[in-house]
Amino acid sequence: MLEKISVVKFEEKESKNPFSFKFYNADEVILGKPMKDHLKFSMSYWHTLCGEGTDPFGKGTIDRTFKGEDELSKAKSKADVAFELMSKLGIEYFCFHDVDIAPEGNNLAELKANVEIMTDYIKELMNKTGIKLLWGTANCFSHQRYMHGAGSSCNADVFAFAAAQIKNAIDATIKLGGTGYVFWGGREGYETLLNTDMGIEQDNIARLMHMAVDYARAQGFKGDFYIEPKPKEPTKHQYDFDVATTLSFLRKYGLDKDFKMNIEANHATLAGHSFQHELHLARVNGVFGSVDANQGDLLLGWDTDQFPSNVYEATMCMYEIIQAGGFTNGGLNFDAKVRRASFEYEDIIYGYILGMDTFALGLRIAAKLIEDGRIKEFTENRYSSYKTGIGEKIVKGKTTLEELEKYALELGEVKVESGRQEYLESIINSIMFSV
Ligand code: XUL
Ligand code: CO
Repeated sequence: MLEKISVVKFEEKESKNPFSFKFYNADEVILGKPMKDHLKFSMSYWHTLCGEGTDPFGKGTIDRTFKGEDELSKAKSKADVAFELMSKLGIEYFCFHDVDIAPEGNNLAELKANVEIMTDYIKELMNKTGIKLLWGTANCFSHQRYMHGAGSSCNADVFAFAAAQIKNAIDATIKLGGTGYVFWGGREGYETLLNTDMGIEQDNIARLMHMAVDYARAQGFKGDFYIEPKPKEPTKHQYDFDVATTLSFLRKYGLDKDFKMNIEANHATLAGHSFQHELHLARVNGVFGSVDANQGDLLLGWDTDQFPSNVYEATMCMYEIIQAGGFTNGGLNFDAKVRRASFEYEDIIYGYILGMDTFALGLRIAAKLIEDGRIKEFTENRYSSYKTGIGEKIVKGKTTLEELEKYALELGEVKVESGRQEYLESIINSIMFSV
């Protein structure tokens, strides 16, 4: 399938070779670290190896069948292709759902056995290539039993089923040395409040998460748990709406010590926020964890999961990530798929080259913004009145309404400064177009 394509290398931006990076130079040091360690690129197993291009109006256009006599040997060929792709692209991490890597079989016991066999197989490929697992997760949303949700299901047997799948996916993640475990809401939400008790549904999701944390920690898992917020789709209202909503859920249920956020660009825009807004909010609340990199179409109201091409967005994302201290257990997972009409194998390579080069540019420009320092300095100065005098007393909790009233009465006219938005935006443009 990939015979035609050799290893994709960095060739400078003037290169016309379609199978080369123009901006991503893995070992080039930026702000004291190789680009690959800033970016920690990861491949999503589901979109890349399982996505067939189906949509509500038509069947698949993309051939994702793999050689093999039975389901398990096909899953092994699929894993071979996955690792060949990552090796050719120089991607050092991957992410998976249980059913992406292993056949579902006819029942839970068969799924468990298949995951066991496939993780043995994948472990060998990991040892051979040095590729690592970023995070694992369980698909508790595709099977029809999850039509009412998983942890939020009205049916306790379904809850138990989800718990079993999560336990096995945690075991698989630990076995493969993953540094994260993701809960994306799937169908944790509702279609109508006429049949829904949000109280019990959210309490139960939290119960499931506590059990997952207790189990994983008892098995020695030291990595992060993540919630991946999304406001809608597949349900009309997803409980993990956005970072703010999810944060208050984590705090209410005492899960905030173990969980961080896995922030997806297209989910942010569906929630009516910018990608940067979600990253920034997570950062200032100490829950920034990992990123699902992709891009939506702002004219559409659903999750298009496109490979990112918007350099401005990628720049502001990397600006936030650098300020968050960079990735620790997390990374930049391309939760992105090629378009339905991009049905050839080489389109996957083009998709990843586009995404990796877009974020490489974002990193290069964000580093320049930081080295330039004008934006940071401006923002810090904007709050300088809180460093001394009455401002310092406010910040340190050493004043009262009475004292502030007395102070304000003596002030007379207050002098306020300009926000200088246009000036700041022009700095970004001048730096962005001089790299
Ligand atoms: C769905 C989505 C998922 C999660 C993992 O929108 O983003 O693929 O990333 O379950
Ligand atoms: Co995602």
